[in-house]
Amino acid sequence: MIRSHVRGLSLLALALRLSAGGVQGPVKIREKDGRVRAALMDCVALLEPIDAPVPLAGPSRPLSIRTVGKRFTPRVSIATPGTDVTFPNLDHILHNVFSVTQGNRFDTGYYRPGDAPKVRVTSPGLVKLYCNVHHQMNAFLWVVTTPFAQVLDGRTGLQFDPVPPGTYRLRLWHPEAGERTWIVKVGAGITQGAWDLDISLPPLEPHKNKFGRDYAPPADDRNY
Ligand SMILES: [Cu+2]
Repeated sequence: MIRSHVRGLSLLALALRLSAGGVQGPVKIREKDGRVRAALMDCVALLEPIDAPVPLAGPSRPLSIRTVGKRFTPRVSIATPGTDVTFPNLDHILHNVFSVTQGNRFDTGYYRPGDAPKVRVTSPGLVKLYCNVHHQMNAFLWVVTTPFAQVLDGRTGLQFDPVPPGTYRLRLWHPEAGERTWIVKVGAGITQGAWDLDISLPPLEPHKNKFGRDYAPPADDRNY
């Protein structure tokens, strides 16, 4: 396993040395009224090889998604299959994290201030994270096999460089815009482009609690 991963990395290094390319350009997120957001936040860019010599990414370093002020921080993150994700609770109240996403189902149970339950994500795809105590908490974890994956927080566009020449699927996603995809052909040198997403979804997607039922009314929240 380790050997094939190392061999994959050296193949990637070789491919990059032979003829490195890249992809870059602005990304715009349009509000429903047509205005463009000043900077990107929570937007994910994935460049997936369709016909290019790119090995799968191995497990990434352990990831940490904190609970602070009844929010998950960061709200959007990226990991590869086999990565451990911890959930440090920096609040003074109980929290929970659960996912009912097919292939990455889990439930941490309630965890106290200072606790940091850990789960391992296994299947590629978008994992939606919720707290069974607080309806308003949501977070999103993209589990990916491509080494070319970015959260575009604080940027105005995307940049992947170096990238082996070939054909790729560029996927852009945002919690309130959903996903769009494009086919991008990478040659030697930088391939320029411009891409955009339209906001069409609410900031908090309607969802049930971990039992598949409606959340208790907010008044019950004060006990936590
Ligand atoms: Cu919570």
